[in-house]
Amino acid sequence: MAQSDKTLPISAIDSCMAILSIIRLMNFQCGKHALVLDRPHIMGIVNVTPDSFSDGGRYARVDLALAHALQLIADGADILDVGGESTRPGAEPVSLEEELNRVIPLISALAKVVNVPISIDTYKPEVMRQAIAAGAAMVNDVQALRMPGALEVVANSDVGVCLMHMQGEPKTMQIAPHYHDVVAEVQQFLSERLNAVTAAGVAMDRIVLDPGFGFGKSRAHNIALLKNLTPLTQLGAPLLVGLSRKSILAAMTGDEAAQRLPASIAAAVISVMKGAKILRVHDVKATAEAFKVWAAIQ
Ligand code: 8Y4
Repeated sequence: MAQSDKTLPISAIDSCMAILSIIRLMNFQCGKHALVLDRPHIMGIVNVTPDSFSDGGRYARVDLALAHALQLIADGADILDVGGESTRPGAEPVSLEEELNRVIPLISALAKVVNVPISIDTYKPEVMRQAIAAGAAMVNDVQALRMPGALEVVANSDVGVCLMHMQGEPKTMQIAPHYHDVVAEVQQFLSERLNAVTAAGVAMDRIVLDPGFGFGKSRAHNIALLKNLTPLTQLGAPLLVGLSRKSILAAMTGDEAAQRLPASIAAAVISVMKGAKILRVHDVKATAEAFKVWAAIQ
């Protein structure tokens, strides 16, 4: 066989390079952790809010949350997302002091015993700073580092970050959400934040993007985003999706009182099929089982 027969045509080399660049970008660095996003990853939700772990005082609350977090890891969580302030529609903000009291003791305790990255769900720079000092390896910010000082905290660390889209603020965001083209506007916002955060010195492989389901979006907006998730995966950073138990699922099933697990599983699998790499969920075990079915056909 002549040498020229073994030479790949330019178009094949281009295709290989394109595939390689995709594989290279599917690495997510958060602190000392390097997540290889060649399979869907599960971010398990650990809420430390009074409504999730009522009474019993601070120590009881940390103990309960710790036990819950360890169960999520046993169930297959790849990341733990610790949050101390509810960002549900209509929720009131909590004070900095109260948020720190809720999350820092738990992160300190968790960091000593788990080897998955711990994410801090906050938009407050001081909470980010103290959480990172306590062992958090990732910041999950529903404000995409727009609060003054937040970008600097992340840039001056080695943690990973999730930049999420939100229109308005939690207290009022669901009152009259409006877009001309929700997919284009979310894409534009995420692209701008990606540029701002990389310009501040955060490497591309430390960033994941999130369309922010339910955050200042109507039923039609959420459906349009889920249907058109794939274009958002082309911005150059992996996509994280949170649809677990959200009321937008009830809007889709038409049954507000229904159990939301079946709809949450469907939403998670659809998201993965459309290119999402990390799913933020409450029901880790059930989601992990569903992903095994998807993995079997890859
Ligand atoms: C039941 C329980 C029903 C919780 C609804 C909810 C996202 C997020 C939230 C998300 C990222 C929530 C902090 C809303 N959602 N972070 N956080 N993406 N990155 N509501 O979609 O879970 S809180």
